[in-house]
Amino acid sequence: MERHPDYDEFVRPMPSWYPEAKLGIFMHWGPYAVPGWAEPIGAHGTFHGEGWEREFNTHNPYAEWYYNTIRIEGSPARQHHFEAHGGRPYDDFLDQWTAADFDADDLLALVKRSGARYFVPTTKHHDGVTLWDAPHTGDRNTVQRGPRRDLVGEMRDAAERHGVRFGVYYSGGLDWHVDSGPPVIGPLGDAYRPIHAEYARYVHAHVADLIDRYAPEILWGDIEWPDAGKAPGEHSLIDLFRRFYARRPDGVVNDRWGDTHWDFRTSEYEVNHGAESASAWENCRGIGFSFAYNRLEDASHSMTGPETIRYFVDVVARGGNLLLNIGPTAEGRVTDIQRRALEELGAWNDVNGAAVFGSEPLPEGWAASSETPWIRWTRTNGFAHAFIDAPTGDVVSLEVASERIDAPSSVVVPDSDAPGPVVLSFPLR
Ligand code: FUL
Repeated sequence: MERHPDYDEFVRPMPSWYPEAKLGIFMHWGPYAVPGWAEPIGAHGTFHGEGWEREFNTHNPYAEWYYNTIRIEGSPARQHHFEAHGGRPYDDFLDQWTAADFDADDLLALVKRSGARYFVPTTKHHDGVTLWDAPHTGDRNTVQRGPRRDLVGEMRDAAERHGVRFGVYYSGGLDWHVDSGPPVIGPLGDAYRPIHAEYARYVHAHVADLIDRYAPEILWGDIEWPDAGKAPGEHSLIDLFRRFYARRPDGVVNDRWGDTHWDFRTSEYEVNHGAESASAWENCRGIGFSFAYNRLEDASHSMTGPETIRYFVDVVARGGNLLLNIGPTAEGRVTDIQRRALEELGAWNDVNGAAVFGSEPLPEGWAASSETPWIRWTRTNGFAHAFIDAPTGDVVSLEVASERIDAPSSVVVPDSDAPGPVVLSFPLR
């Protein structure tokens, strides 16, 4: 991916808070939480072979894609939609979305306890419904219908109260309400994106409003930006980035705005791992196979607390941040599986966070990570930290460059205070 010269003015040093933060919580919440249904076929990026996109879209494990999947002839989601919901119009789910049990303070308290430093909820996903009364949406937003609340505002205020940085996810690329053409079924190419000037003005007005009203510190765009809005001009993406950095000089933007500008690159589950060679990157994934709430997901599709911790440490040890997603129910409750994963991650971070937050990966060749036993490494000022997940009492060999790290060639795994890997720290030489 290339940066466009029109966007040169935005290239600047990475603000230190972002690479130090390591953990963010992502949240996908919309009318799609009402049906809350997708086939839990596996993790994105693990499907290969000719035509995998068609298979993936027909059986899409992302519940937030429900509006698309039910429009695919012959898809099990379409059949489910007719059987369970009588084939009703998608927008009925907006009215049925109550958010009755949603308490932004409870949510942000949970985010804070997990150890996360930032929080990024969806403000408009591909179904086009906005979680605030965005300009020109008529009544297709959560203030006029369904929850009848400014959900973005509630979450922003709660994030501030809990000392968590606030970002916004916004789908500028796909909007199935503005452009309800054929469903996405093949590879996600340009043919599916609305790119015209009218749509470019519409999304510009939305993101400008998000910046003005909520002053987010992260702009997390998705699936590109309408082509008509990329060139310089009053309603351009350039204008939006100017507004954003003027309001938040230390703000950061992701890399899903097309070949324009970004502060950090993104990967998703097992997709786009090439982005992880960048100097700043973030991997996102759900605790299960979906971002949005999926009633078909159970423990067998989801990471346990210790698995979540290992996933997090693996990302950090490779130099990235993890944006770990939760998908609340339509009432606004975080499922037990997801809550438990966050609580266990938080309990582990309370004990071991000093070796994680603000750490850096070890330079190549200083120490070897391994799968069995599971070992990863980081460093903070003056110390190398080994994260070891093996039974208490096991003798584990450490492969380290002894001229760099003052560590023995083997250690006995000590008892730990929290589920997940134990951390052993050794002075750097
Ligand atoms: C993808 C979207 O299509 C998914 O639904 C999800 O929002 C993910 C974070 O980005 O590209």
